[in-house]
Amino acid sequence: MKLIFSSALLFFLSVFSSLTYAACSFDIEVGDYLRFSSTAMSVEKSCGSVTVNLKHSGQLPEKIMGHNWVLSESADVQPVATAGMSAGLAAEYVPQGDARVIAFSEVIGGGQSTSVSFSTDGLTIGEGYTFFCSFPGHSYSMRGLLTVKA
Ligand SMILES: [Cu+2]
Repeated sequence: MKLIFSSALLFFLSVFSSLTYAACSFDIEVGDYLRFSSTAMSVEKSCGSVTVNLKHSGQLPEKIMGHNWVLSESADVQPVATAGMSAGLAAEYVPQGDARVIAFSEVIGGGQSTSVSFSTDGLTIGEGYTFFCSFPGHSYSMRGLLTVKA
């Protein structure tokens, strides 16, 4: 009896965790510090579209402690972040029309929220993707890996 209960619990947990880790919608929180609440995301290509909801629970304004969510191939993070710095806040610290940028949200300050949706059509299973904040100086610590599953 105990074994059946444990198996049922394990089954429930595995279903629950697969829903948690390979979802099509994500809530990520940031604050008055250089860290995303999640440093790894797993999306399924079958999602078609993925949405990231970004919430800044800090108090500092976007000019001082702004954050955004940008996705690129891992090898492109550094050059995109550098180009984003030159683009400035008015361009959300993202180079305009740059094909290396797969998705990006606007820069938000404390108390603000935003979201970004992007298609999974252009994502390749097994490819290394990194999400990061392109606010000047943030990309080194504000980043995480995005994995694409079938
Ligand atoms: Cu940031």
